[in-house]
Order: sequence, then C-alpha cells, then structure tokens
Amino acid sequence: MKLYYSPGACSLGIHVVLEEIGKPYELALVALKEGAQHKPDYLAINPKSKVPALDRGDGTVLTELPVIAFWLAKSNPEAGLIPTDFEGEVRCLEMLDYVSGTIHPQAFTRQFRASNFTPREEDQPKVVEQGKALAAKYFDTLEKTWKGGTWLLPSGYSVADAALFFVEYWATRRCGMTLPPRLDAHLKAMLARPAVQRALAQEGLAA
Ligand SMILES: N[C@@H](CCC(=O)N[C@@H](CS)C(=O)NCC(=O)O)C(=O)O
Repeated sequence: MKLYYSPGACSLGIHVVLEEIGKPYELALVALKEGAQHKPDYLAINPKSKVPALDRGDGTVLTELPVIAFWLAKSNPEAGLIPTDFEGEVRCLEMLDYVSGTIHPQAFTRQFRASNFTPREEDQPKVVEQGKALAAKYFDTLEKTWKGGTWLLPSGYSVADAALFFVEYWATRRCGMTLPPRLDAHLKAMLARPAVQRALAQEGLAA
C-alpha cells in the first residue's frame, strides 16, 4: 500500500490508521503548497487533486477519507478499528462523515483557503471568521452529544477517533483554538498513542 499525503493535511488521519494497523506501507509526498496535486503525475493517481489517496497495492486507488478509513478498518479486522455490530458501524460512518463532510470543509477549509469561498479579496477575513465560528459550533455539538468515554464511540477506539484527531490538531496547532473539555481530553489521549506519535514524527510535525 502507498499513502499519498501532505504533511499536516487531512491525510494525517489515514496515516494514523495505517500506523495503528501496523502493516508495511509507503508514504508518497504530494507537496500541496507547491501545487503538486495539480501536476499530471498526481492527476494520474487522483484526478480530484486531493490527498489522501491510497494505492491498495493491487493497482487500484481509493480516495475520500471516510471511504479509505472504512476500507482499511474492514479489511484489517484484527486491528479492531471499527465496531463489529451494524449499529456501531453506522455510528462510526456517521462520525467520519461529520468530520470530513462538514467540519473539515465548512470550518477549516474556510480558514485555510478563504479564496475558495469568495471571489472578493476584501471578503476573505469574513470567511475566516465564519470558519472560526463554525469550528466552535461543531466542536460544541460534539462535546454536548459525546457518547463515548475516552474515545468518540461507546464501543471504544476506532477510525472515527483518527478522523476527529486531524481536525482537533488543526484547531489547536494551526488555529489557536481552545477545545471544549471532552475534545481536549480526546486530543491528549490521541497524542499519547504510539501510532499517532509515529505518524506526526514521520510528517515532521510537533506533538
Ligand atoms: N473529500 C476529500 C477532501 C480532501 C481534501 O480536501 N484534501 C485537502 C488537504 S486537507 C487537499 O488535498 N487539498 C488540495 C487542494 O484543494 O488543492 C476527503 O475527505 O478525502
């Protein structure tokens, strides 16, 4: 397997999952800041110009973080990264989707790439403010509806935790946010996991 990633991008969530699984894989750098995602070499891998993408080693490539996380968890059941009952699995997918489909684009892409949301440069600070407000609102929703203990789901650690981790990491390390108590404890618990520490170190990121 080969993970196409960029340091500190959402691909960090999949990097953590691969480290949790512990099977051999390669990392392939896609330097987003240099526009590598738009170059023909990478478009041949992922025509959507995004990371993460996972080459599964059989000539096929998967894209979209929730789908990659789901596939990795289901094809490595011994790693115990997804609930085994149907309802638990559905709740896990629900969380993956909330992080990747709502929190990532609405709260954080607004802050990191305001120009994607408005053609007028003078409106960009407003877009960033909206992103900050939405991040606080979404994290507050998670805090109030938290059903797990240390981990997000009551069934225990799962790929949903790896997904929540990358937005918590952005919030605190890139955006200077203070997380509500359960999420703060969750981030600390994630940072204590050897798999997370290895993924951060391999990407050259501080814990
Ligand atoms: N829906 C995709 C979104 C992935 C995504 O937005 N990745 C960002 C990095 S965090 C990216 O590759 N951005 C490059 C660009 O937009 O040019 C997923 O969840 O995997």
